[in-house]
Amino acid sequence: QVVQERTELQPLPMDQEAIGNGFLHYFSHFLGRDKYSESDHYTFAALALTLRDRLMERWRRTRYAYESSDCKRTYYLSLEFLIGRSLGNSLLNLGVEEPVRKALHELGLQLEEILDAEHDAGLGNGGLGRLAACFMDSCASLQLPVRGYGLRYEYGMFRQQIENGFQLEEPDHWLRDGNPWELERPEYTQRVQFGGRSETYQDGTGQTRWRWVATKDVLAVPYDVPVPGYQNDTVNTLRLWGAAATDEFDLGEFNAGSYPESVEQKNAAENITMVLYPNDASECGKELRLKQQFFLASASLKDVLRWWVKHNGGDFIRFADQNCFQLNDTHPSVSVAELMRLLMDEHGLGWDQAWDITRHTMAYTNHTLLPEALERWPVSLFGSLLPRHLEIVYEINARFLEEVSRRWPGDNDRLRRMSIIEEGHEPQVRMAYLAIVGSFSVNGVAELHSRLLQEGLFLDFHQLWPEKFNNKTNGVTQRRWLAWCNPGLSGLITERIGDGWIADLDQLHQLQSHADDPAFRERWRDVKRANKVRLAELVEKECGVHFDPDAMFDVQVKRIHEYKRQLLNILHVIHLYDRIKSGDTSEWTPRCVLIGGKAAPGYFIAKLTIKLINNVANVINSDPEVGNRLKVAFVPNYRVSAMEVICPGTDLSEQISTAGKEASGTGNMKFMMNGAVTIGTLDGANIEIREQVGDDNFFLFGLNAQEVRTTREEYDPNTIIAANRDLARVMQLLESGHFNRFEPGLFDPIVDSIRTPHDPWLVAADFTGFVAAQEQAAAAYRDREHWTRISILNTAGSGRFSTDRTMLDYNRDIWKLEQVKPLNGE
Ligand code: DL6
Repeated sequence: QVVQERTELQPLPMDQEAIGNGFLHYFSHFLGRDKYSESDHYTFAALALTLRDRLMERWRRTRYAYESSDCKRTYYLSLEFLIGRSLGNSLLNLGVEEPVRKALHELGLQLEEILDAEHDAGLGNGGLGRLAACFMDSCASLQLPVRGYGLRYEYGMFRQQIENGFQLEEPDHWLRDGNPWELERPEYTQRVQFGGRSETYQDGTGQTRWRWVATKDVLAVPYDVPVPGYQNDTVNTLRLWGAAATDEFDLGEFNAGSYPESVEQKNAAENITMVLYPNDASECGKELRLKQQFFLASASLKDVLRWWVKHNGGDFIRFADQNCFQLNDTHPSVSVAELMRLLMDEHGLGWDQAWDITRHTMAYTNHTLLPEALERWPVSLFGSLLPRHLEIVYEINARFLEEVSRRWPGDNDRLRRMSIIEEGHEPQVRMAYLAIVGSFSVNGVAELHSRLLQEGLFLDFHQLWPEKFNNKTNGVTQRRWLAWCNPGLSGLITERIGDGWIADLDQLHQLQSHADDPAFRERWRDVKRANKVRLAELVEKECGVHFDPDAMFDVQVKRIHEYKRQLLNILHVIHLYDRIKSGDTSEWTPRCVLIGGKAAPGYFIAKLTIKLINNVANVINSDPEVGNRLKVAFVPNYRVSAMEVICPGTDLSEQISTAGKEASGTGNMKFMMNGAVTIGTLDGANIEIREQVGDDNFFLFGLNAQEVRTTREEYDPNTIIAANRDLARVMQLLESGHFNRFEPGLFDPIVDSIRTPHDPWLVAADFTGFVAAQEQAAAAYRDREHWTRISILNTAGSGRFSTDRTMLDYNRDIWKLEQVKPLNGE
């Protein structure tokens, strides 16, 4: 009791002196560094620990408040949390940037250098993982009792190097220097089982029950990361599981005299959280990936159940009213079967009660319409790793198909289509179907995407359960993606409309009335120019290419994928080059094109696209005739911290996916918020962005989703190319080897991908429209006043794209949580 009371502390002071002292304490006494320290890492770590101290008591009080109010909670289960850096975010959300700057200044240190020493936590591939991180920030800022559950990968997303224009992947050992933000919690370690077999036995009452035996177990050790809300004293938790071997493993083998084998087994156990999968087609069927998914599901569910039993004993009547699991895509959807198993086999519930609870606690978010990205696991693999779960999935499926046949008697084709088990040469478990059947809510991430899910991919399910389906348009957190990353614009906005927008982004609407004020426009332009200078410095440093800040900065950064059509972008660049070379440069808008993004290591054509971009860039940048009219650069190792410099300095945001393919996009929102104007198709959230900002302030082109479907039926790119002089010239340059003089034939697969009538991405079909929209953008940019106005209106219209709004939507329709304020400590 005494310990308990004495550990209830007051939050530490946040003034300059206290922070300075904290910093010195950590730097000298805790980390043991001195004036000879040659690494920036230790100054970063000392400052991070100083701030973490200031989060600790708030964190505890938040936990206590959730506990004492007995509130309903949501658990966000995600294989990815693309956090990036945390120091800036903590400074902003704690509201201590100024005293920290001053304290460091007194010590002769620069905050910027320290910020730069932090490794990105790259625990995600792209949009899906970054969205999860933005959700965490918004939930804490809204004081919603939401906890994130994820994996603590030793190696995050690979580091991308460019060598001779090609992508090379390097391991990202982001934890090498330690992670000052995390708090290891070995006392909450969970045991996760794999393999073995399922058997029945009679319990004390003579009832038949199931148990999972002869398993190989792995320990899941929690590492908690604090998630501070924006200046509200709430600190939520992101719990990341790391894998560790059980002691028995070591001892058993060791005593049997087989030390190397015991070490091997230990490694195998720890491998589970060794590396993030880089979203490859080749990851399907990878046993380790399924292990990761189950590891997350099982450890997290056990953690929640442990807490439940501690507070409620074995009474699960209120469980579904008090808990919700939001599944971030199908990756954690094995949770449906694991929750059933835990409730039945470990907590003694019958099927009906367990199923009722499961169906009322799980909610599933879909993030893709690409059929090839929908997860399936071979039944053989699933059954050998999770034998008890396969039985449960079969039983769920049998009961579900009975329901379907009651509704559509005799419709065997429908039964086959909807079955969770896909029959065939190698039967598969369809994870999306398991998630839909086991959830009370299924949502897409933009209006178009949710509609297409209901009309296409999940049509049968929508017909059965229309009430389950809903839309939740994505967002981004304005704290990181405007307030922190763009201090110039943020300051200007606050000067005009106050700082209320940082917690309530809709307030940006007030900027509309300032868009016609010439003095405000001038200030806006100055800020943008300074951001472009900063971006140009990054490009110079990373790519050795000079960007003139007065040129239009035209940017496409995102994962490299055919559907995102970086290829269409580079075809347009080649067209501009062709115009310059043929002297067609009257009314020219100088343009700097920046492209960045990682390709999955096994994705041949995406990697070749990177090489093409680099080769085209080399030819253009070294041609004196082109000069400053056009520059092209590929920024290596695109990541969260790079985007924090890129989006404030962008004029034109490229969102040019084939309509109907990009579920939402969130980069599009970051750019818009920072005053970039979009050139884009009617895809994903682009549609809603255009609605918010108005047709005149968005450069639209291309086929819509419906037209994409019909065009595909009779697509003839060669006729399109022959009929379009500009495109024919571009193809001629590509095919003549102009960009691969010493690498003959290198880009043939790309040429073929454009010319084949089977090109699903319809690159040739959208070329003409794209070039026309680019011309409109270039003309608009030449009118500086006009462009600035559009830029202001884009920021002003971005209020809807805050994850605060997204989270409130989830909460209103799915989670139904009460806001809980932290206890004040008395
Ligand atoms: O919802 C977040 C993000 C969307 O903005 C992107 O449009 C979408 O491509 C991405 N989806 C994935 C799918 N991965 N899987 N499975 O990353 O989600």
